[in-house]
Amino acid sequence: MKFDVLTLFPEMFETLQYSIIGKAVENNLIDINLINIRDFSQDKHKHVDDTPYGGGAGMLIKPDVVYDAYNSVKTENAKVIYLSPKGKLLDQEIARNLAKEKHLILLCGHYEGIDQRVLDEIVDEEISIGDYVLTGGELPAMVLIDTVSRYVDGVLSEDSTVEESFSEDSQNLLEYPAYTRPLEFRGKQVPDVLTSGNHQEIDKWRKEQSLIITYKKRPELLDEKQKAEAEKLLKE
Ligand code: 4FD
Repeated sequence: MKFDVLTLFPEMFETLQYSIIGKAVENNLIDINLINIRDFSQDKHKHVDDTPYGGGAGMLIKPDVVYDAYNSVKTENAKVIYLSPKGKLLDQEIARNLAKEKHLILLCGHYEGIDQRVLDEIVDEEISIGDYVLTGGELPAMVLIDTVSRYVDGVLSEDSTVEESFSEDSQNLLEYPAYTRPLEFRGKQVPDVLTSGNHQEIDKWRKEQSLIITYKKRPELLDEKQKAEAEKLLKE
């Protein structure tokens, strides 16, 4: 999977050198290419923005500069994503589907915004990472790279990929609680079932815990049947 990122602040992406995404880059499972939009400025002062027609505060990134940056990386099958608060809300399903693409071009805008004509010309999908405003599209682009890369073959350990694809119905549930040594911590014991060695019982307990925790914290993620089952478990 190749990610090309069009940004005015390529240095912000250094954080992707660490941890699992850093390893995935080292192992050539994903390729993250940073393109500084400023390198495509037309003038000697390296300006990329100008005042808006019709007046108003702030500046806008010029369409020709963004278009030239895009042209330097575009391929036949590239999908261009613009990170913006107006976009479709990113969720796990969108991430899973984007992981099927070979080439994503991520366009990072700023508080100043980008001329609408180049957006209309090049953007395939507008995506938001949540209903809040940030100073730039860089953090959303990094969030998207992280969550999409998890679905690229080989990025996660075999265990974790199996875990998630295991049961269809655990897809929309929150994680069950997990415990490690010591067996007793500040007077609290590890649930007996987890030390029982009965893996059928352990699986059952974990599924029930997932359902209960989802019911308590995010009931809107459950359908009516799941809610009824959670209520039954809580009454026992
Ligand atoms: N919620 C998000 C994306 C970008 C952003 C920007 C237009 C502002 C939040 C285009 C306006 C980009 C998000 C930069 N804030 N800020 O995903």
